[in-house]
Amino acid sequence: MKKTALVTGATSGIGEAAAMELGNRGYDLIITGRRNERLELLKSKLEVSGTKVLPLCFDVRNEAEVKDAVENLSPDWKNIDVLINNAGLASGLSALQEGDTDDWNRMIDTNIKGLLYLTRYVAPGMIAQKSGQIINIGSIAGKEVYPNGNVYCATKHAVDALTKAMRIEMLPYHIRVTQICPGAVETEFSIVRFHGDKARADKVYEGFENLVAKDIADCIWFCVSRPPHVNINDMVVMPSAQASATLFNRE
Ligand code: NDP
Ligand code: 8X3
Repeated sequence: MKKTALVTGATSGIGEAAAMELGNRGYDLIITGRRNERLELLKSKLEVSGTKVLPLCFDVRNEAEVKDAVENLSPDWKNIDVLINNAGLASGLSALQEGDTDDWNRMIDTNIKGLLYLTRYVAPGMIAQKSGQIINIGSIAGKEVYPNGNVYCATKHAVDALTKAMRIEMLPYHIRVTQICPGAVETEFSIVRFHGDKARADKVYEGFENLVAKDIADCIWFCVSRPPHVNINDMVVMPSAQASATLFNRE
């Protein structure tokens, strides 16, 4: 029987690569994000190899939109086996006392509340079917705090805590809960963090071999494809040339 995965933030980077990976592995896919044209493009790419795809365009910060999207899924799509809470972002990189509170709200609303809303509305279906898997994309920023990373790091520490909470609360229902924490992956992440300044974003990845989105999609697939009695709780994945959030071997 075919399985269904819902991937948030599938319009770019890690989410898009995860959708491609799961599609190639035979999953039906619900792909979500705010940029509808990107969702349609990904849908057509996935359909080439016969994947069944449902694009849902919504903002994870908007609880009503999340609730409406999940609760109105047709019977064909209602039974979600895997939820990948990937949508997220950093916005800005500055000391707390100089921080832009709009940036803070954006990160808190997306990375914490968005992940909570998706989980809140998808988990009851998994509980009813007494099976499922939730993969939260955390970060090395959820394991360490680095200069000027303050609020972004706090949101990813929250993902770390919420992953542990979910694992406890979903234990009786055979729902596996996993966190994957990447180091530097070149996606649109730094362009978004620096508000569209691509030259500044490019500098983040200079002089070392960064991870690419497919590396994290491979890790996601590894976690998803373990036999049902095995759960990967937490996976920290770094470029070989990165030892901590701030320490790189740049050559
Ligand atoms: P990208 O910027 O390439 O992708 C981010 C995705 O999140 C996009 O698809 C975007 O879709 C979606 N998204 C952002 N805000 C919202 C929103 N309000 N509602 C719905 N979707 C939203 O970055 P990455 O692929 O790198 O990031 C994916 C995850 O990985 C994030 O949680 C990030 O924190 C985490 N991460 C990234 C690392 C990196 O180095 N790149 C390292 C560690 C963790 P759209 O704009 O269409 O809505
Ligand atoms: C993204 C990685 O180190 O920029 O979560 O916070 S980092």
